[in-house]
Formats: sequence, C-alpha cells, structure tokens
Amino acid sequence: MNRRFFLQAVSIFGLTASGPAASVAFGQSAPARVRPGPESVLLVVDTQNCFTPGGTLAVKGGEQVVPVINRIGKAFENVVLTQDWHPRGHVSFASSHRGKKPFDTVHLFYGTQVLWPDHCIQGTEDAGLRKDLDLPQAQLVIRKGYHKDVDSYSAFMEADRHTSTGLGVYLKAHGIRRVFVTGLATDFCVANSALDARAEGFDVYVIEDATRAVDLNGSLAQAWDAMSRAGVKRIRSDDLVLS
Ligand code: VGL
Ligand code: ZN
Repeated sequence: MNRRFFLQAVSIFGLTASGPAASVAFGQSAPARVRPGPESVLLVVDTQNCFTPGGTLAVKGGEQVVPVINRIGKAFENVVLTQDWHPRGHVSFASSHRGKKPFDTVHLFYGTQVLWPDHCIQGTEDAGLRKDLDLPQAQLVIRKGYHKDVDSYSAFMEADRHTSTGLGVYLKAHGIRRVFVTGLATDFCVANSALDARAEGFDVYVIEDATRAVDLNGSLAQAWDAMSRAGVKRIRSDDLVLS
C-alpha cells in the first residue's frame, strides 16, 4: 500500500502505523533555527474560503493561519500557492455517490476515498483564495482536483499516483531544495504535499502553527506519524529566522 492510501486508510480505520524508524528526531528537542534562503519555497496549501469559517468545508480555526503565513511570507523569495479546484459532480463529493454521506468512504480505482461535502467548486467565491493573504511575490498557483474522477490532496501528485501536477519539476527547475509547507488542512492536503515533497527528494518542513486540521477519526495524529517516519521536520513559525 502506498503512503497516500496508507494515510487515508489509517485516518479512517485507526490502524497503527508501522514502518522504518524515524530518520529525523521529531518533537523531542527544540530544532535549530532555520533561515529560508533562495533555495527555499513557502508552499501555501489550499488557504481558500472553502476551508475557512463560512466555507463549504470549513476547518476549525482555519482563518488563523493567514496572519502567520503573511508574517513568515515576507522572508521568502519563493512562494507557491495551491488551490483545491473541483468541477461540479467531482468524485470526492458525497453527493456524487448514491446513499453516501459526507465523511463516508468509497473504494475507487486508485484506493479508498473519503467523501466530502461539495466544496471548492471552480469559479465560485467559495473556491477563491483568502482575500487577506498578503503574498504579492507569489510566483505560481497550482490548481488541483480538477479531474472529475480523481482527487488530489497533494500539490505534487494526484490520487491515482501517476498524474503529476508538475510542481516537483517546476521547483527543481528553479533551484529549490527546501519546501516549507503551510495552510489547510494539516492531515489531508498539507500532509500529502509534505510526504510527496519528501518523495521527490526535497528537504521538507511543516510549520505547525501555520496549519489547522480536519482531524477525522485520529487522522491528525496519524498524519504527523507518517510525516515523522518520512523525515518531514515539524517546526513552528518561531523557529524561522525571518530577516
Ligand atoms: C482538502 C479535503 C478535501 C484539503 C481538500 O485541502 O486538505 N481536504 N479536499
Ligand atoms: Zn477537495
């Protein structure tokens, strides 16, 4: 089972994670302070109206990531945003499956899919980026989840695990080696993006206080566990040197 489906499965079935020992110490001692440089990118995941209060799939406290992202964003020369961007009738919507409710699961050709309320529909106000994001230097917005029959939590790879968004190639072409992940939601799109960034060979940090979680059936703890085992570094915005 690949990591994505493992993460989805553990999120739902509460299985105990197993795998190689962590390659990076995690959450035990204060990490050394980290200074983003020209080889770093701030990845701002799905910081959209749909995932913040008043939106169709609101994450509790989701709006609170915005001032943190704005503050740290000033220290990054490279900023990339993602936008969950579904067509009507998307396969991840419970309303597309007879007899199913939001947060049920179904088996699709690529594995287990959590079903969500209709959310982030292309061209709607709900799918817009938060207006209070203040990242004028952002150089790229990656839209994802636009194939009707495939979901994409990750900014790098769709849930079929074959269709690339091109982000890994883009970042490498721009000399990026370190990816700092922020945004929504910690246990779905942030975690899957961080895991795939690791799989593509980047040095990866998740800035915990710049994220908020859905936390469905233990999915947040499972996500941190999977990220830890993959060597993703868990830091806080205070660990960044911002000048
Ligand atoms: C997300 C559920 C469905 C996310 C996107 O951004 O974490 N979660 N679509
Ligand atoms: Zn979605």
